[in-house]
Amino acid sequence: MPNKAFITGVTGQDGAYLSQLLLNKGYEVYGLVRRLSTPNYWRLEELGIRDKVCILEGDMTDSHSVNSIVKSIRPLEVYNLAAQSFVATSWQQPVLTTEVNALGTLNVLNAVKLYSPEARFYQASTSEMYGNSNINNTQDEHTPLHPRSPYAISKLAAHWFTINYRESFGMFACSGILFNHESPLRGIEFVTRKITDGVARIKCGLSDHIALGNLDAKRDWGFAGDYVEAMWLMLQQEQPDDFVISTGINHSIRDFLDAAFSAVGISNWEPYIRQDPRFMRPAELHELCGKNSKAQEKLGWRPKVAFDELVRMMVEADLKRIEKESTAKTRYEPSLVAGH
Ligand code: NAP
Ligand code: F7E
Repeated sequence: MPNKAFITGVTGQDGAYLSQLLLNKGYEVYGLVRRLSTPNYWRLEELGIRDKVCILEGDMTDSHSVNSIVKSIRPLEVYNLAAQSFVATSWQQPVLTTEVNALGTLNVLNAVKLYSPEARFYQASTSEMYGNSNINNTQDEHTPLHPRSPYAISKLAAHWFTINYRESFGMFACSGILFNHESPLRGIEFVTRKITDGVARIKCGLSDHIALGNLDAKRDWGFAGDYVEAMWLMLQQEQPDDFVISTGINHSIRDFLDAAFSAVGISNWEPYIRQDPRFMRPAELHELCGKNSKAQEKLGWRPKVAFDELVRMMVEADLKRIEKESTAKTRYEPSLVAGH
């Protein structure tokens, strides 16, 4: 019998890569998808797995749908990836962010506890939970948590619910504290993809600038394809535990601009960048850099794709998309949406 995995957030960046990984391992993959006026399957389609994932309609905020799905599948592994994941939006929609990320996680945990208690549960926690706290400029599993956005607060609640259900009910529940991970499938509102898309458009003569906020923030950026392997590894251990997943190296937005513009042969990017206060955050996280020694030691996990390779991969994918898109009539314009 193939192992059954249930993924919330299956249409997102990580959900798509994780589905691909699990399908390659012989799993039956079931994904929770919310009703949208226009379905969002582009990532599953780009990976060529749209028809291999069993799509089930429901919503994180609707406990009835989550219960029915878990009851009908009885999965052995549950990966809770669904979220309102854009930090900037969380200040504009704090209630929705909390309902989806915190209460939605509680809905999934309760459904697993009631209808598939033997299932192993993975929670998508985040380095945002640290805020600006650090020990010697790095963060690990013992660094104090001090969230600085409604997103981070909602994720902190979900993180503690996961730990509490493990300690209270003996559930095999793990929390992966993942630092930023990117890919050609990253949403276009996040700074990395906004830059690689912008650079590709500048290179093709379709745009003359990119509008950005704070260029000095530093993030520990890895490749999403590597990070979903860590999620799977956490659920294959003898005991449930929490792990930091990161590269251990951070870069500023300026470094990312250097690498992205170099990938198309432009050495001086300053004339192409406009700093726009709309993209500044009410409370910024200045520097994140994860110490991944526990994951290396206990999971045998380490990142494979380096920073320059990741940036190049993303720029090349966006150049290819623009070639294809040149005939399309409309496209999403991130700079028209405040805060994106
Ligand atoms: P993403 O691309 O934004 O995907 C989010 C997913 O959640 C999408 O499939 C989205 O569905 C779904 N979703 C949102 N609201 C929902 C609702 N009410 N009901 C059902 N589904 C809903 O995020 P990601 O980058 O793949 O990240 C995966 C998870 O890891 C998230 O929980 C994120 O917060 C967390 N995380 C991400 C990073 C990172 O750097 N990527 C780092 C640490 C933690 P639609 O397609 O319908 O929008
Ligand atoms: O911002 C700065 C911004 O939106 C990164 C999510 O996956 O990772 C992600 O959260 C940095 C910030 O990601 C723009 O101020 C400058 O310092 O790409 P981002 P994030 O906020 O780090 C964590 C780990 C998650 O858990 C989240 O779900 O870039 N920045 N100018 C900008 N950011 C954006 N988006 N747009 C700009 O124009």
